[in-house]
Amino acid sequence: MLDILKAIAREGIKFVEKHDFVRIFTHYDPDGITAGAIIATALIRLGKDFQVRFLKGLNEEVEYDKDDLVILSDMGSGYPDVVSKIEADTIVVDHHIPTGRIEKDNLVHINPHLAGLDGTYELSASGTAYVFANVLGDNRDLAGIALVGAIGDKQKMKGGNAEILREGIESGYIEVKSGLSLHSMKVREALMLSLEPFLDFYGKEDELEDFLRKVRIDGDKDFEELSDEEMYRLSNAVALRLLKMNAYTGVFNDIMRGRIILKSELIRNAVTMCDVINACGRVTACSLGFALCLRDSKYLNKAFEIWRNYTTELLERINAVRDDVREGFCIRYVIMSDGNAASPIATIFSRYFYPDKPFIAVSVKGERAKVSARGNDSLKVNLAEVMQKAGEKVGGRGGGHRVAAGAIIPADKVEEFISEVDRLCCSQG
Ligand SMILES: [Mn+2]
Repeated sequence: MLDILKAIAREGIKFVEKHDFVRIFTHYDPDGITAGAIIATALIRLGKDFQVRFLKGLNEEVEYDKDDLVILSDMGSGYPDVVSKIEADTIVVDHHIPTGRIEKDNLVHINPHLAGLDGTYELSASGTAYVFANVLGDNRDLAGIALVGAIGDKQKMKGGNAEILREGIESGYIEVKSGLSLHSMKVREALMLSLEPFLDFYGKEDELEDFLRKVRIDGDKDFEELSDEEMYRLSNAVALRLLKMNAYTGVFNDIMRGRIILKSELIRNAVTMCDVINACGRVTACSLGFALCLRDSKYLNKAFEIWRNYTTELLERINAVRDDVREGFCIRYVIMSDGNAASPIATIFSRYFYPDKPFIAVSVKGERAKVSARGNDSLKVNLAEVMQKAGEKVGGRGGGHRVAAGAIIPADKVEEFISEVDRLCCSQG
């Protein structure tokens, strides 16, 4: 099924052969970091020199010499104007829906959407980079890293991703273990620091010890060392806890989907690796996440430290804003005065505490406010449309997906925006 994409990717070989120096520009999230690392590894194996830069988007400056090869990864397909202006030979490795027309002869555009594939849920930039890397050489050992990027973009193990997973299992680099999806670490820590599923144990040490006693599991035991019997008891107890918390029912499928184990990587649990890379990206330490993908163990401890700090800060923030949740007619919302935690907070509150109405998190920073809206498939509300309409009404802008959308609005219009969002949700629901 990846044949057409491979044929397109082969076009890129000529550019790689022609240049000795490559500039890689990639996105700062897990999909971008893993995609950049997969391309970089393939280039290293060919003896090429490269430089990598992590960008938030193509509104940032792209610097290069005319003689370089420029590779844009996890970006480019939606910015035809920017790509058209790049004078150097360029390869775009992206999975966003291509828009407009790129006016450029010396371009190779590798994107699943251009090969009849689903790039939204079934192949991310890292998977596309994996396809490209494997026409440049035998880079099948990078299958696991490709899946980490797909997990980061909340994709499904279907289509192109399923094919990469199958290839990784066949070549012995990946193993799938059944049971609960938690981080591979001490059970106590895995339960307390888990964000997906969020289990609400942080700051509740006594409750956690009580929970462990009841399921008869030693909290110091490594999660991967649990017997089948213990795993079964733990899964049941976790499911029961989520039910009591009032979690969204869709959560249960996600947490029982098992674990993808990466046998060649420094962090063997794919979800853990994704979360660690994500935390590094969030605190502008992308190069640490990148180094992990290059299997450079020097930075492993540092990267875990960043992940631990990032996660505990977020858990503390969740506990702190819990009492600030307000209720509209058809939404719930929270207005925060600082930080950039709006999106994880909206996700967790809507999935684990309040799945019955859309949840809106607003974080005000200076003159602007960042809004994240989250819902689920059982709510009859299109949040992309709500964010767009309400955003425009107050002089900002918004959009996104049906169940996960966002907006940027002027800080002094937050109250007006919220009542418009509430009104729109009531009229749609
Ligand atoms: Mn992506």
